[in-house]
Amino acid sequence: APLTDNYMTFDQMEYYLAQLNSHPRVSVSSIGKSIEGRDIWIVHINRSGCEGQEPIGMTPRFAYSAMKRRTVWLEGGIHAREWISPAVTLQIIHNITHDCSMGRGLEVYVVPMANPDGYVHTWTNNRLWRKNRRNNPDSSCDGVDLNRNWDFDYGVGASPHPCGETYRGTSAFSEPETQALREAMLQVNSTGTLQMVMAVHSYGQLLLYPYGGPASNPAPYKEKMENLGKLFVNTVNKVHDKTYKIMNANELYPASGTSQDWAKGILKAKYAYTLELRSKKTFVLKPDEILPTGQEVLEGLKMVFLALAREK
Ligand code: 0X9
Ligand code: ZN
Repeated sequence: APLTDNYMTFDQMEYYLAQLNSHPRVSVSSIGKSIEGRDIWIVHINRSGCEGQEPIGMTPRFAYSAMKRRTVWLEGGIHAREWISPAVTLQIIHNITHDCSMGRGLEVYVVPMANPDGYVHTWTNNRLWRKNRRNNPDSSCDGVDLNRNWDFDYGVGASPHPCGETYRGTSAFSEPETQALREAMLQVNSTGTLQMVMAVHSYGQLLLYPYGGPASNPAPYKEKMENLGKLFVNTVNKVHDKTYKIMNANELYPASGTSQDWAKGILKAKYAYTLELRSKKTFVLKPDEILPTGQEVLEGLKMVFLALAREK
């Protein structure tokens, strides 16, 4: 399939999403524009189209119509060079759309490409670009780290210097990309509390739970996040024998102003994760790893979605 043969350019992603929008269970819309004027797309996959398609033998208690409304948010591509993130996130979108047993009972919102300007820059100029494409005033260095620009523990554990790879920006939510994500998350959260938020990154083969700030208290539902995370990594590990590990984000290294911590600390999402995909040593992953990486993550997510849909 073209989705897994190779990495897509931003134009190819937009073309794919435009096609997908004609599917009855899917709606694709723009939540705002990047600094250079590109759209940031959100995909909403609706559970209602799956009603009446419950797997045979599903007890009435778990019929879609009887389920509480639960919402899952997935973020991809916030760091430009982490190409496997949008590639896998698009596979997840594809799978949930075409398979009613995946994500049943859940409303799923996905932003597969949160940093389109940075992504285009990695195709045209610098494969290892991380940040957005902000032209920082009074500096010869461009870019703000969109995963240090959120208003939770903003400032500490991030660079104050425009040349830093983790430059936090001039203030929290100074960037149009993080503003658009924030507004969309608030909007989605107002229609039914977000049960799980997952930010998809690379690399490291890790599943991180909050908080990630330098001196953070244990997050609410820490044990539950750990247990659900174990279910995820154990499932993932079995598919292609890759080792993913679960840990507290702060244990990896302290970082603050991340979307994950904001989702947990401000939106009060019950589960919030940062998923670091393959590999264990580089951002530059060969195209033949797109499919297997997607496969292992989808198996893990299937288990997690089932557990979420069954929670009281
Ligand atoms: O540093 C980041 O933003 C994430 N890692 S990446 O290599 N993809 O850039 C990790 C954020 C998770 N939070 C903490 N480690 N505190
Ligand atoms: Zn990242």
